[in-house]
Amino acid sequence: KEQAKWSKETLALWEKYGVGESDDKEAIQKSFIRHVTTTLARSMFNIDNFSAYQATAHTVRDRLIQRWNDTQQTHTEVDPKRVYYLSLEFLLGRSLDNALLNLGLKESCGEGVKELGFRMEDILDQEVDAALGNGGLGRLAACYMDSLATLDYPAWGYGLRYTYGIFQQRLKDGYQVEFPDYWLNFDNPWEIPRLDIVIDVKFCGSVSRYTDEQERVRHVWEGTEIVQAIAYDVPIPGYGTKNCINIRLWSSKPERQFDLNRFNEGQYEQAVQEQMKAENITAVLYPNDNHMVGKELRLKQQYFWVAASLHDIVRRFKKSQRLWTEFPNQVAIQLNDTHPTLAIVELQRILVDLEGLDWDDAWGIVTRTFAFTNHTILPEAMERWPVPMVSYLLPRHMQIIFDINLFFLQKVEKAYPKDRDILAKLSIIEESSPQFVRMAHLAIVGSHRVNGVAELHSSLIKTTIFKDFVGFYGDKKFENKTNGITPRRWLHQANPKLSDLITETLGNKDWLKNLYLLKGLEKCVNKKDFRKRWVDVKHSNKARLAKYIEKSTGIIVNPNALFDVQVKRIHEYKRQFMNILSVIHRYNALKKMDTKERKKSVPRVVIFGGKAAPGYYIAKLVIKLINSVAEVVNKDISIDDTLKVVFIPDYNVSVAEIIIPASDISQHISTAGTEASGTSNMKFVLNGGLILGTVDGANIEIHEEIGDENIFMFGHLADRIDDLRHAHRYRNVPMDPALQAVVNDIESGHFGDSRIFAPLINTLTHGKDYYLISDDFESYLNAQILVDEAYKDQEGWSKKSILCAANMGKFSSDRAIKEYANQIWNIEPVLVETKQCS
Ligand code: B1H
Ligand code: IMP
Repeated sequence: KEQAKWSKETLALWEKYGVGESDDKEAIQKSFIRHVTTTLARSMFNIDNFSAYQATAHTVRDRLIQRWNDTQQTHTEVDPKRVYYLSLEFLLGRSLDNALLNLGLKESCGEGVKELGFRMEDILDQEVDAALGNGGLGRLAACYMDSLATLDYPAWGYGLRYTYGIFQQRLKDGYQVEFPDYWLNFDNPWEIPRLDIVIDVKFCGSVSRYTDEQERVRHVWEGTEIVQAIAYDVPIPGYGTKNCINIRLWSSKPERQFDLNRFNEGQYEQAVQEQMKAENITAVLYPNDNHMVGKELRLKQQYFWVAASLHDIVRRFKKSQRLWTEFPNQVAIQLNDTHPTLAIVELQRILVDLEGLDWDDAWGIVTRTFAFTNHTILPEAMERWPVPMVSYLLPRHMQIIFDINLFFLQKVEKAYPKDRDILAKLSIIEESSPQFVRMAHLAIVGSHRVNGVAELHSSLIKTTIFKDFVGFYGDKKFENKTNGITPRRWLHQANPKLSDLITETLGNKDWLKNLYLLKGLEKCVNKKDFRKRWVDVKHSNKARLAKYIEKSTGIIVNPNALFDVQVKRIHEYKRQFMNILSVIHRYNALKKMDTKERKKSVPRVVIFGGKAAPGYYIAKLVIKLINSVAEVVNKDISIDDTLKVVFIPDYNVSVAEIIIPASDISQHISTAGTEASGTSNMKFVLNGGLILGTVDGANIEIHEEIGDENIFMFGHLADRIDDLRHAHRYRNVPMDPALQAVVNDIESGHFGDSRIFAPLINTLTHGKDYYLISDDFESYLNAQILVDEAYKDQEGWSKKSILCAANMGKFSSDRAIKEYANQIWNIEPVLVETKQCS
């Protein structure tokens, strides 16, 4: 339709000159030199690795944007049902290597820059991570975007463009210190600023009522403050497809630059105050994983993001002039945890207050549109907002929430006429003083589907935190979608040597789009030369990590030792504390051995990494303890290098890409029932690393896929946890003797001033060992012995390693996304056509 307004001659010009960047080496080199000269205003005589990175990034960006344009144009023409993934976190990491691989430019570009005098590795290493997330939840969103793009789904991500990502971690005297992550210091080639897309977001003000011509009571939200949302688009290329989808990140800006009256009165600071307040909204990512912080600014972030995103979604829907009843047939919105739950209220407000729909019609549309993913059952992570805070910031939304709750509870009362307790249990409002809005309840009531992220987790939410909702709705509304990871980043990109070996062995790269094909590796498990090549790859990855460890910590480790890795956010429930306690146990055992005995033991490098939330005192003490133990162990020559302890600082996505391919065994040892899924467990196994883990989260399903012989599981099961905790609380349970010995050792001052660690030790004693370290300690140590024994049999270990990777098909995020698409979103792939402009 639009094309009709162009003359034939105009169209011919577009076709003749259309961008048409091609992908061969010469074209890449031409782009590179053009960007050095024009974009960077440099010459070949003053270009360093960083400028070379920028020029390469822009060269790739040009080609990304062509695909992005074709995708948007195709989607606009086809106008299919789209899915919108609302996530406060997108932990993307680096983009260049990923884009090169997904676009199939790695070779031509690698050769191209080489001839121009650069090494691709050096160039790739210049990029700073986009770290707009805390951990698993944010990285999951990134993996899902990769799969949505790869599987040709018409999908959008919506999030916030934080000026500061997750803090950078450095170590000082063994303590974590935080530094701001000002990742936008240099220009960011991976975003397209859309300075023309500006959305007004309202806050505060008041609500007035009036009666319209049809005698209906209507509401107006007025007298508000306005903050503007500016769009920044981040293209996400699929692997081996032209589909290139978009993550739209919002940045906040004041409505006016400054208060001219104040400025003229000479009150310069006050004149820009409003501006600063507005810009604060998207200034920083809250650095808490699995923990709710009830700050007003966080609530503002949530509404700002949700309002801008819904405005955009509704605008796009309205372009095709369909009836409102069509909305859920065109739009699926996935809520990544409760953080975007206000979207439910916002859509109801748009439909009722702005579009004039009846409440019930609107509510029907809303509930058919939304689906909600729960990622945790930890009580401290449950979002609840004080009613007075919501009323002040969002007065109309608070009214709507009360109405949603009223109509919901009326239905509950009908279903349970004699049961008043059930009303209080299910209510969206917690009747305390002040009252609180329970975001999970609101998310359940406003969605047509609720899912957990691994089998155990999904069944736990049905029997614990959401039990009464299952009673009311029946259990059809509640389902499981086991998490997945993208094999493109987590094998192909992070472990190129293993990727090549797999491709050569299987005969092609199809496995990158169908991970179940890895099963074909099983038949090679008894081929000696294949095993040797497999082991060689692992060894070279370990050497690469050893180099990185030396560079980042100064510690020299032996790549022939067993690499034992625990990298993830530092949290009590993840039990890094238990790990370091067992390291002390091992150290003491090694010291007691004579040289001959020690020679027979398996040398280990125990590697830790991860950030503690800045306000999480106990987690920070765990980091300190690890470093204190490392100091003693690493300089003790009496143990003949049989043990080294390393804390790698500033664990992030790009560091993970070096660590994960190098692990022999990794630890996923949360107290049963606390880790909803975990996703790094999948990444390690996919790279031929074994797991030492508890019967928790996705460990259980990994176990099912790879079999008993290829995994080390230990510890109490989830259904025992309540009883064990009860015992600690009301009886005097003696501490496990081996654990007691280790605790005594710390208290004796062996690892520095023991007073420092008293609060940590207290969690085991006065804290009643909430995470059950004592209860699991014995079986943990036994599992460790099995690991040592198994590692002594190198042939056997290599077979396990191969079988691990071969059976990871299920854990591709492609499988997960197809399940969401077919069972929740009801969306179909759309093949992107090449358009005239490219
Ligand atoms: C997970 C979070 C989380 N669950 C609140 N919950 C946050 C909660 O900033 N906040 O307020 C941030 C993060 N993150 C993780 O999600 C689970 O712990 C993992 O087990 C799971 O694998 C991951 C993805 O589903
Ligand atoms: P939206 O769905 O209206 O937000 O469009 C998504 C993006 O695709 C916008 O940034 C538009 O510039 C672009 N777009 C929308 N329609 C067309 C089209 O017909 N041709 C090319 N680009 C389009």
